Amino acid sequence: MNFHILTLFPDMVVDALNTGILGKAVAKGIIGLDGVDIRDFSHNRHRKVDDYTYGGGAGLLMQAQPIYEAVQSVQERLPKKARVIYMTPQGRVFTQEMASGFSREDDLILLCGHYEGIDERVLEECATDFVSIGDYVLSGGEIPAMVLVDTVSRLVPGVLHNEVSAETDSFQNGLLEYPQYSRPEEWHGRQVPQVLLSGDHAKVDEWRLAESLERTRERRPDLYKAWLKEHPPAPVKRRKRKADGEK
Ligand code: 6GU
Repeated sequence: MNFHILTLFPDMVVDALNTGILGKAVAKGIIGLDGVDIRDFSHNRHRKVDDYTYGGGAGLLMQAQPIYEAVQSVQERLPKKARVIYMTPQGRVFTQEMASGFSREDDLILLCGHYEGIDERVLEECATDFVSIGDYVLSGGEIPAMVLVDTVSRLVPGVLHNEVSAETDSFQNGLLEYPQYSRPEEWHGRQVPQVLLSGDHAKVDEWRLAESLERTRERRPDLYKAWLKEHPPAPVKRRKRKADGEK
């Protein structure tokens, strides 16, 4: 899967993503990172891509033309039109479920804004999705784009060493992940829970689910409530109630 990242800072985004597990996936050709410099599409001899806002107000706005041409230049090289995701605090708040949907695409175009934003008209023409990473404001869309690329990439088959990893991650099943332990068995007087040393896989699974539920109930009551709704407890079988007055 290929990510085409339209930004004023292509090196920053591509270099940061070309590291660790993602870097390996790029080296293997499973993931493609295409940094597109919006300034390359400026018609201005100083490579200017921003201007003052009509109606007044603070700050500069990214102009429509360079962004439009940058998007077109990518779309023209693709076999079919790709989704164009504008990273903005006014977007839908990014979730694991949205990441899962994006991971099924062959190409994604990510548009990173700066300054006070982007001329609305080019968004109307080009953007198919508006995505935020949470209710706080960053100075540009680059870090949000990196968050999206990382999250989506690890769902692409072959990126993680074991596919089970992504499946057991926090959120994949709507719960936070259970606690994990490695050697040694005792550290600073703290023991690894005995059940994990028992070799009884059914017992281990049962313990992990209970820990996941407990942790989610404590730390994310919102997720816990949603999980309970999806997993109603099995009805308890009762003996038939005797009719009123019956002995
Ligand atoms: Cl996608 N962009 C910016 N600039 N700030 C954000 C954001 C995006 N998501 C949350 N805050």
